[in-house]
Amino acid sequence: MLGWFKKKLGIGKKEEPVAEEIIQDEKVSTPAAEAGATIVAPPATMPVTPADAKAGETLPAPVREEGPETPASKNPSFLTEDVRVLFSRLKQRLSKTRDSFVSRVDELFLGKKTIDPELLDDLEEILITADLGVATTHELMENAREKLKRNELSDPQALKKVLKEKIAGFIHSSDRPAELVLPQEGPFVIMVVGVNGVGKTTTIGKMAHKFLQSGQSVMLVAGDTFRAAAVEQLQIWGERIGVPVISQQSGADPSAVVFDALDHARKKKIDVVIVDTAGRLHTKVNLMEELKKIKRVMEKKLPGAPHEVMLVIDATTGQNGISQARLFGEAVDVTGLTLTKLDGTAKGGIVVNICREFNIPIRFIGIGEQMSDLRDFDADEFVEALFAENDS
Ligand SMILES: Nc1nc2c(ncn2[C@@H]2O[C@H](COP(=O)(O)OP(=O)(O)OP(=O)(O)O)[C@@H](O)[C@H]2O)c(=O)[nH]1
Ligand SMILES: [Mg+2]
Repeated sequence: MLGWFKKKLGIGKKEEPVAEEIIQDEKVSTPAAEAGATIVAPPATMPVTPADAKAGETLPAPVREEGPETPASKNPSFLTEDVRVLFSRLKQRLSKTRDSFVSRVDELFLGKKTIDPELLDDLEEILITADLGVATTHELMENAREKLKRNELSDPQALKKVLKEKIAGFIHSSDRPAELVLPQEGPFVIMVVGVNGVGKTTTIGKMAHKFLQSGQSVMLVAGDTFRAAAVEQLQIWGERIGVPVISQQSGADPSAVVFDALDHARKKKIDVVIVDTAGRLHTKVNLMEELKKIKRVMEKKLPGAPHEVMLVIDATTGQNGISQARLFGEAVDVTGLTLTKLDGTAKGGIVVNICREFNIPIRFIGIGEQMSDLRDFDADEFVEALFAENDS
């Protein structure tokens, strides 16, 4: 998501911020603050915690991968050393899904010379249990059977190749350039939505850090006024990465918080405004109505905003993510997705299913709890990591 952003705005204004200073909160008095909003200003420079450093914000000296080569790692001129390290980390974090899916396919195909109906049945079962979903599995199997009928599949390895290509096709089908949502002028406003506990606030912190690193000024807005701890959690992120957080007391109308915040962002010529919202069940009509209202208020204050409505989905919930995408999409027109917790689940097949079911691009994937574990989503890289050989 950030490559386009830099390109469009000719970014590179600031180099990656490095900081060692201690954070000191400062209450800034502005019209918004006088009206009850709290703006916690960031420290002048960005702190880097030991945990972040460990997480690889400053990447360790690249290590050449041992073990079997993956298609992506075969071409050294294509991948820089840093990209190789990042790819290796992605591959490792997707290992649970790979074990439940591609490794089982490999086991099934091991030593087999021909494709018989029994093998196809077993393959179908693997696809279903890897959370690719019934409809996606059906389409994959239909495609395989068609090719088999036309004698286009000589052996199980050819079948695996076809499977991989088709899966890559599904993931690419929902790809949309993020430039399409970027405003011509004024702040780029991202509204982050999703059910409870999926990782919205954490994703916001990580995303803000990315924008900051690319030279953007960022403001966070505590639109989750439902829980007092939610405001505090966002403020901690703001302090940690060094960006201002606009908030009001818990229980305040989230629409009012957002209204004030957009005013402030415009005056301060902030580049990116990221709005946190309270987690809500997609099936609760009144809560979805509240979300619609927040969005309407933003549009009123700043025509075109929010430019991106980002739905965060916890990949460990599997197929329930499909109904979340549908209902949030209907309510607030989701324009981008982030799938979190892919590191902790064998259900990563949901990525394929979501891309096939919806025309909504995945912007980021979360592969861990550290700052650097929010990755720009790259369809090819994801497929390569999923189909990579396991390291011995
Ligand atoms: N392993 C892992 N944990 C994650 C990831 N993203 C978020 N989490 C964890 O998920 C938990 C919930 O994250 P929050 O950001 O508070 O979730 P939320 O959606 O804001 O929650 P509510 O505001 O209560 O709806 C935290 O413990 C995060 O550290 C990820 O990609 N991988
Ligand atoms: Mg939250």
